Amino acid sequence: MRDPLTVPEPPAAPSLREQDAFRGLIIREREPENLEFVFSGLNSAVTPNEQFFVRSHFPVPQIDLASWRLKIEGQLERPLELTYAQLTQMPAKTVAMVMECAGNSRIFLSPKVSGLQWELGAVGNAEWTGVPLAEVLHQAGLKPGAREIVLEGADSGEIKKEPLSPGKITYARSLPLAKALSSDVILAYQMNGERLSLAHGYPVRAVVSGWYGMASVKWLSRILVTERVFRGYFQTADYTFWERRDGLPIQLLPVGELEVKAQIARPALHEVVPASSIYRIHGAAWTGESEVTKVEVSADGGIIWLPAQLLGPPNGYGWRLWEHHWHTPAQPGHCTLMARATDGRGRTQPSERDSHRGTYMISHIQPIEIEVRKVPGRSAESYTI
Ligand SMILES: Nc1nc2c(c(=O)[nH]1)N[C@H]1C(S)=C(S)[C@@H](COP(=O)(O)O)O[C@H]1N2
Ligand SMILES: [Mo]
Repeated sequence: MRDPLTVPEPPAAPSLREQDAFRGLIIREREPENLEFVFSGLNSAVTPNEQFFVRSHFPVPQIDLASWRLKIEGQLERPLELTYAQLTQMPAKTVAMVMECAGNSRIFLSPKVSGLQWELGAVGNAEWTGVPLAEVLHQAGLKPGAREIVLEGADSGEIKKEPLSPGKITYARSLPLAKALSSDVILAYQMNGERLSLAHGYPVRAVVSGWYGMASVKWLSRILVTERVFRGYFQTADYTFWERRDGLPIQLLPVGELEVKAQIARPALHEVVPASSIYRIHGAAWTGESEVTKVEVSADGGIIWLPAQLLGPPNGYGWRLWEHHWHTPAQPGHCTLMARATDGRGRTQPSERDSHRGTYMISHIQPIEIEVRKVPGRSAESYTI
């Protein structure tokens, strides 16, 4: 028998469990369709398109590519209207980017808050191909008064739950000029090398690196350059958080940059793991306009933290997979696993929830309760995955 303290070589072929991983998506809402990735099935750095979560506020708009135009207007020297062919002929780039919904992990908030009850899977990592927004704005020529860039989708509807919308509205979000001009904000028409699907924003969507998903407007129809701060529904009534100063909530700000976060894929919540074995705890970690520098895990509810290994090279705004080979206890019983990430700006996940974040930006350390069980008649090794 192998010495249980040596770390085994990773298996050459996917383990049985990985092969058996759930391939579908969980329905969080039927209409409009809101679908969640099964995070415990994480087994590749790039999330396959058909497993990528979907977050839509309104029904998917009908778009006819022949008549579709991307209008670029407002504070510009030369307003533009681009056809799909014109846009896709412009110089393009491919960026890896994690897309996390600002409401990801909401189901873990206590007391329960309203909104879609996402678990760990309102997040994915893809390679997006498209034209930098800066390039399009450069062609159109920004006027000196330009202040914000509003991205407008072709989807619309009325929000009938609080906060109510002012009748029928389209999905729109703005970016401050500096962010809009950064080179990794792109108008994407491909996702992981395939044409963008209807659910993910066909024909063209924004991909805003390092920001929560709500900024990456799908089904783009118009880019409006404004002189004033845009105060649309999805950044005043919804997708906001309280800025606090000197202990006081002073203003509601639009949710923007991603918080640093690590999530455990396996073991999954309430998974049973064998006692006295080596178990590969693994997951993914990401952050906003920085990079993940460290992931640590704890198997005792946050007293002792052990280093996890970051896998693969850093990948721009993509997530980093990580793992830790854990020596499971000999004693059966319940165990609380935790992971926490730190980024290049020294930000670390907090252990407590910040109440000023409302129902968004849920990045505090999540305890994962699991059970350690003795399995008679089998060596520890056979459970190593
Ligand atoms: N036009 C439009 N863009 C949108 C949305 C939307 O409802 N309409 N949802 C946003 C939100 S909240 C998220 S998290 C991401 C999700 O992108 P995905 O569905 O491709 O995963 O799209 C964003 N872009
Ligand atoms: Mo979102």
